[in-house]
Amino acid sequence: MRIVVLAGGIGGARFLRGLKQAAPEADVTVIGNTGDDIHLFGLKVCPDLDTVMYTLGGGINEEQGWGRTDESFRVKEELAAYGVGPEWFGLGDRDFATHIVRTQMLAAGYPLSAVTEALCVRWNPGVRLLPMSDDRVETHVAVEVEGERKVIHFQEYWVKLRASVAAEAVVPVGADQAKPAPGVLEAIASADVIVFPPSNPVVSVGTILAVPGIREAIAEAGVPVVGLSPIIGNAPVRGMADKVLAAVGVEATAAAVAQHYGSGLLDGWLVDTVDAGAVAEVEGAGIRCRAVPLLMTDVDATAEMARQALVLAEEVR
Ligand code: GDP
Ligand code: FO1
Ligand code: CA
Repeated sequence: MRIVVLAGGIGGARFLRGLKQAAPEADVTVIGNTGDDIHLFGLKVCPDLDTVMYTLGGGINEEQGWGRTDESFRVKEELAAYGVGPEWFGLGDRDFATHIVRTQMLAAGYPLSAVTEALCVRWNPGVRLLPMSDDRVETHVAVEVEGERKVIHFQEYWVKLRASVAAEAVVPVGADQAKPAPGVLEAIASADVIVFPPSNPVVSVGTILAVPGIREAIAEAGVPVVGLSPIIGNAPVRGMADKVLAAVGVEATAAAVAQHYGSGLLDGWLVDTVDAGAVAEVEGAGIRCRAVPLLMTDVDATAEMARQALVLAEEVR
């Protein structure tokens, strides 16, 4: 079975670990969000691609969910001693090596998709990891801070400001001009199932869908498209999905997120058991819906979520 998953960082990566356990024989292609990418100290950092790569490759800091295990921050300290920031973004020493290799290969002319494939030779994630695009896309957020309206990088909104102010707009800068990376449309067209994991519906899955051609290819694939809610009990399990959903006029509820994707795209939707009351509303919107436990407390629980998603896919096929 060929499964395509549209993934952000932590939510996507943890789901993928469960999916691999649930369907060890499946051929899994991951289309990764690159809208979180940021250039720092002359290096290109791809947080969501790296989170998937490290999580599936056994190199992730498990507690944090991002960055490397057994990390140190000597380089960051030395940079700070020179007065070179930003200090609010925690790039660790081991992680730096990834960004150096990536930036060196990009400078040599390799596209991000080829660079990602090369990095994955080391990490052996057990999935095919494709960036959504080789073109530069950067999510920016319009905010008002101390009376000043400005547009800032998504990482500044989340990591520096901790989403402490309202997001007035979220813009995937460059997405409208971006092309899907090589292999992305082909993977979608030849998929047996397409899965939206419990990733951020705006700044992860939404950004991937903003690359012209990807949404259309999914809608036309003619295979089940099933998703799992990242919202449980009217709140994100972690992160700032509520803030960025508000920016696009969507309530932070499992039912509202399903309807935001819409029945034109989504055939099936899993909500957590605490949101069982939302099932009727989602089904009323033309999307098959089931309530099952959706907390990724460990790999076994996550594998069960993935199994339920695949069962739902067969129901809507
Ligand atoms: P990010 O790039 O690191 O923010 O990761 P993703 O976009 O892939 O996923 C973020 C989303 O994962 C957030 O909106 C969380 O609510 C959701 N999430 C995290 N842990 C869980 C969980 O255990 N269960 C569910 N259903 N969602 C989760
Ligand atoms: N998230 C943080 O909350 N603080 C950090 O300092 C931070 C550094 C960082 C470095 C590399 C990387 O791959 C990810 C990093 N993240 C950090 C996580 C990441 O930027 C965000 O959680 C996601 O992109 C949010 O969607
Ligand atoms: Ca992310």
